[in-house]
Amino acid sequence: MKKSFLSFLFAVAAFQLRAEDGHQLWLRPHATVPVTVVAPASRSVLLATAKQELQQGWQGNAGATVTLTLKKDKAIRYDGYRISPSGVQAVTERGLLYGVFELIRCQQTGQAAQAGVSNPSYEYRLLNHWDNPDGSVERGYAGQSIFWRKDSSFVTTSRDKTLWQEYARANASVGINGAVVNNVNASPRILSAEYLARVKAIADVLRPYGVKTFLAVKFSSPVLLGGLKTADPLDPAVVKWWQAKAKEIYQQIPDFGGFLVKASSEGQPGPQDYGRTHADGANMLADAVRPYGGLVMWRAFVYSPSDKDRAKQAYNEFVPLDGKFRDNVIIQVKNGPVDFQPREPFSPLFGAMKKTSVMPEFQITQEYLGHSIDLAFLSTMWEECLGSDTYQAGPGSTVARVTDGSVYPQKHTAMAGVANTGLDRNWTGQDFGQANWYAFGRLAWNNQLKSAQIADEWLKQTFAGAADQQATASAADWNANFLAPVTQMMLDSREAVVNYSMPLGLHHIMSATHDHYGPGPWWAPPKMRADWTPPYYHQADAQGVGFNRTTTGSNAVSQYHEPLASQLNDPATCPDEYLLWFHHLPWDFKMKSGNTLWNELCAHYDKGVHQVRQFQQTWDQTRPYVDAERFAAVQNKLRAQSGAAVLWKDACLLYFQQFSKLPIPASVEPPMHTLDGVIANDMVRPRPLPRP
Ligand code: BDP
Repeated sequence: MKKSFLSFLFAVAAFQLRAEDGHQLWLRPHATVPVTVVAPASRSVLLATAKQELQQGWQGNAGATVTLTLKKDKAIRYDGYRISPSGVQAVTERGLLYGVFELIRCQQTGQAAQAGVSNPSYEYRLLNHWDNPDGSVERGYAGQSIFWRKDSSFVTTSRDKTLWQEYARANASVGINGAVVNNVNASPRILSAEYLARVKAIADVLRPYGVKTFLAVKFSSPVLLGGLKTADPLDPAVVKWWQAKAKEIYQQIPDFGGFLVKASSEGQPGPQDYGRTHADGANMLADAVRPYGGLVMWRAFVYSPSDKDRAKQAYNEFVPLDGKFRDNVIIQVKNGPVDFQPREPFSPLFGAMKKTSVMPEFQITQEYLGHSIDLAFLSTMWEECLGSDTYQAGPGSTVARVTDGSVYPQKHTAMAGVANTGLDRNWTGQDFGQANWYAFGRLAWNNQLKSAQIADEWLKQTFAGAADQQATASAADWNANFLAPVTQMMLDSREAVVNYSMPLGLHHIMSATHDHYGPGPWWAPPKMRADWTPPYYHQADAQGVGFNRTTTGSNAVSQYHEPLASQLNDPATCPDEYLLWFHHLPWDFKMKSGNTLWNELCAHYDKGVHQVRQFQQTWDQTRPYVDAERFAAVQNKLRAQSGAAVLWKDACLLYFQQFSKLPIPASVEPPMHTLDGVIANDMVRPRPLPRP
């Protein structure tokens, strides 16, 4: 195997004729050898895609024959596949396509393809695009939308089609089989005839790669678009309106996936406006798409200013509705109970709804983890969540297992990720952001995969052979000097962000002025609702810091199953990572390490800064192994991240010091900013230089 990986590196070096702008993602062009593909006669575009990918990507034995077989097989679930010495067998054509991509991935990463069955953990593996019809992307940091144009003339250009095709291919290569192509804060216009025509155009391009198209819909669309007086889900005219709309969509897009709904949440309209429940709303929409096999993903991201602890509300609203949803409804739950923070405990809804399909939603776009500036490999965060034990059905009821059908008889299973794609040439702004798109797909396919493997695969496919000097680098040299240190950097990167921004369970203390980039623990404008301001979350005062969610506080801890609830409830047994999430503790609280809480907090912030500086050094040493363009781009972003980390450390320590009144330990780098200075400027967000 080593030998073939080595020759692959050399072969790819020959392809270095043009600049590496990152557009090819992990699917960079590479040298191939001829292969004969034997496949069933079919006029299906999917099968044609599978054959084409094999012919264009084969690096195995020259002249090999690979057979693609469609056959019933009890061991194969959903779009799974079986790899055998003769080729790939699957039940669906999508399965064949995924099997082909697996063969190619193995060849490119120097691994032997494992004979046997590979089944996806989830039936639906979906990207959620928070893209608006005007072309902007909510929480998008990689340019405008790939789907929508500001000056939308609704003409689909060949450039659009090429982009969508590249996008669909990238998704298929990691098993992503669906895309919600507009923002959850949905415009009603998305359901108008002119927009639906564009949705159809998108669906037609995504289909050959097995990617289904879904739409996010606004609950009040019957009023805003249809001119009805109400959007009450029990009103017959409303029911009829949605039925007609569903029919109109399916006439144009027969394999349309269904609807994603953010309702009665953050000011979005919903069934509660009419005194109805989430179940009433979701079921009405589910009935409208049911005749066509459509799905409704109903989000559980709900909270209101009146609630004393935002973290509790989703559980309180949804658990009583368990068993009341149609079987084509899935409740889409963010990984944590608050909001995609750098670290949250898992949402207690996982495992608590035993008679309802529940799916995890992760955020690939780095809203709270440094936008497309900071390098943060999020696979470790998702792995942590998926591996968390909910105990809801006994020990071992991990988030992965209570959502993938292993524990409960869910009718449908799914996993969603909020996409980080945009029109930037490299799709994701930060080149390492691509790794998060990749990792999401791989984990949705196999929720037991380890981040180290995912990083290794992604790096080999994305960077191997990407330097002129590569021709002289041996595989051992590349492994030791590029692959190993950069893998380690990726694996450490999310924890570094946690350390320099919100360690020990702190959360939601970012600046709102700069779209959640940078520190803002003080941020609380006079009339702002409390649950949108950091002081609500950190609760720092002369006595201590942290949100008391124990039985003496908001009691959110009781939403977790025993023995976890008791473990989290006691500061002596609560893991350090979640300490200030669940506890308000004195500044001199004695930590497990023996440090006081204050000193430990200082040490974490300082460590985060040093970790980023280490990443800079690591990256600087990779120069011989990386093409000049991506090397400089990443180097540049790391420089900005390093500055941001110092700013976070200084701002948070100086801010909290006002309450703790304790000195910053001598072992910690002294602040280079003043608190007044930081607050007065609200520190302009660091912007890396333009891409060279
Ligand atoms: C928050 C984002 C906001 C989204 C919301 C959501 O700041 O832009 O609309 O999540 O998930 O984190 O609906």
